[in-house]
Amino acid sequence: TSNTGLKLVDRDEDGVDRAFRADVLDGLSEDQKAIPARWLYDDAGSQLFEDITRIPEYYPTRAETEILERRSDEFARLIGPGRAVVEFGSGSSVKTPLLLRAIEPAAYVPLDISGDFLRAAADDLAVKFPHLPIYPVEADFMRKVALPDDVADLPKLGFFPGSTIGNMVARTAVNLLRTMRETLGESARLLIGMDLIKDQGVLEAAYDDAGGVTAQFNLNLARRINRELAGTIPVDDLRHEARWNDDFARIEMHLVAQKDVEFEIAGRDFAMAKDETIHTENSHKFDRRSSATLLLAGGWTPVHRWTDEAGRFSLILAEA
Ligand code: AVI
Repeated sequence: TSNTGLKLVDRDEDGVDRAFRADVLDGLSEDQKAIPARWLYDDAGSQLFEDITRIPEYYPTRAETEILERRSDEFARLIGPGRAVVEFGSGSSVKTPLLLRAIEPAAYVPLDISGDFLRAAADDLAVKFPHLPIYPVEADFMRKVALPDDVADLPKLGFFPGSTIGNMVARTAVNLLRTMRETLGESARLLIGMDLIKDQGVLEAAYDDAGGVTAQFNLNLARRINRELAGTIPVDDLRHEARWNDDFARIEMHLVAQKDVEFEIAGRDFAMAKDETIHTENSHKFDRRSSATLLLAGGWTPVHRWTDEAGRFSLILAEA
């Protein structure tokens, strides 16, 4: 039942990731150029995101960690021991131990599409929790995952921190929540992080820090295209922008052309007029109602909701 051995990346004879190439060529052919945010995370991009979690303006990681630190008694009471914690993503070295320490689970099952990250995170955790059975599964959790037989009889707690759900449009988010229910089975619970709507200036600063780390994270996508898809995008002529879209309650990241530019990708010609943008990420923000609506649409009933002291971020416990 393990997903290891599954070929997760489909490459052509030149080693090009076919899905990446298709998403880029299709996305740049639209009127509003757009590339799915998941392509931000190559090795360089993943490292830059790690750096983002430590910059002063980026509050979500600290706010969520604060909740996990302060509410351990309530997690213990409301979730209880003996569950298999299934983490969607290979886990953060800070947040995951806080949860595991609070609730005393019977097993830990991290799911990640990148085998390298998964094994590194699992090894790290095994040192901190020598008595906890850990079953890493290399899988794309956007589809139903077959969990290891060893945890088949345990009730599950899904853990999806970081407000990663906010990087999906509602339709995709609902599909994922429903898929999670299928993956986790009967009497499952879900602990999910959802970032909150707040002052526009605070939000825009969090996604456009003074040190320029988020700009590098965004621009790395253009560099990655040049590296992996024989691209000639003039990266120096693009500028990072974070904009609040009030209609959709989301921060959008764009790459804005500073002048008219032309470039090639995988043998195809593209052009951008001055001020035209490539939309590279959505980060949706929620309030009490919109988070409940999304969870309910995905088949989960919220049972408890925590926020940090400053009310910036929410962690929600829901039941299937
Ligand atoms: C991973 N994800 C939840 C981050 C966010 O806040 O939407 C990604 C990110 N993009 C720019 N900064 C951080």
